[in-house]
Amino acid sequence: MRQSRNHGRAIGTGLAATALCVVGMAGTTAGAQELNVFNWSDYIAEDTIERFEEETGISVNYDVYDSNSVVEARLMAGAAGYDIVVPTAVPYFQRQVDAGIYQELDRDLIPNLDNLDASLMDRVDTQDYGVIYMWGTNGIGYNREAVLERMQDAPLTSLDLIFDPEVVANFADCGVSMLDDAAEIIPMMLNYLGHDPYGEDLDALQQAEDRLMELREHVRYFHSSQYINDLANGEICLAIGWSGDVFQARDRAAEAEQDFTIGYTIPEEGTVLWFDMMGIPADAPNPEAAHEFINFILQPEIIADITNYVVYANAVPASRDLMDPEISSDPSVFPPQEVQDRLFSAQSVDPSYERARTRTWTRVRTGQ
Ligand code: SPD
Repeated sequence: MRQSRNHGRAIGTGLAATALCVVGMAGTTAGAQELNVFNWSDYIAEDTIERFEEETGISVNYDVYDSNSVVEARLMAGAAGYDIVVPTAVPYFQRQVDAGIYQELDRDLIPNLDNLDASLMDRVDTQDYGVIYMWGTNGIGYNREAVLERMQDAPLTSLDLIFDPEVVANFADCGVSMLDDAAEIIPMMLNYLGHDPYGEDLDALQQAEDRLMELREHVRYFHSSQYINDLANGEICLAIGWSGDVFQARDRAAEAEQDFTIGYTIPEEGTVLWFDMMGIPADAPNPEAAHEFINFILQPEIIADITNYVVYANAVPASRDLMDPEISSDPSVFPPQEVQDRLFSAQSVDPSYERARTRTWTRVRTGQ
């Protein structure tokens, strides 16, 4: 389904990526300039695309997904028809670059590259091919009232909340969810159990699987976008999710005047810090417009609006003063150094280990 205008913020829109991520190649009208953007769901301000279209006269076909695997499968199959895609830097964007499916950015067409924070860009190895769109952390979203009602001394700052079977059992009735992705959950579990999250140790992987198997009876579902509305509606009370998505759930709950509040924890045990990259596929139908789009997004005012709306951190320092101060000063959105010190960046792993990790995840999700 194409998502052209309405980026579905309101509660009750039924925004769920399984419904949204059916994507077809955008059609082209002879003579008209078109740009085909494939981005994560809930990841752009309401009027960003409209403003780009008004400013440039380029018409945008905007499609969404909620999983890196979906983008990767489409791109690797070739001729996907996209001009802009936004995969996570490591391992996805990196290995897609290695596979030769992106074009090198023409820096002359993107003068606003100068607006990027060089120290953040230095943290990705693929800066000739892409720029950081947003970055964030994996953490825990929780319904404060529902959780504390069931466990007065709930460990709100710790992964014990979900990864300790005795603790999470308290919340099974109010609903627990996890991202549906081996590369998101298993490294968090390995780190929690005291292992190197990317150490490729099969015994450690088995321990992670055993623990996840113990937990799964308390997990209502594995899904990577449904939890936003479900947290906001009170359908679930705990979710392992992405930072900005949980903040969006918090804001939707407040807008709906719910009688509960949603909190977000960057777990004290440490968690994944990630970067999502805007890149231009090698076979993009309209690479010039794609460069124009990246340049447009990198304007401080435009990217500040996006951060205000999706509550993810961006990599344009000059946008900080243009943001809602509650967001720009929120340490859960822009973690200070002492918090960053306990975060770990996603790392690539050997394909054979990755296959083992994926098989583990399939067993966890299916219970077999
Ligand atoms: N709704 C937008 C979600 C963006 C998530 N980015 C993926 C991070 C992968 N570690």
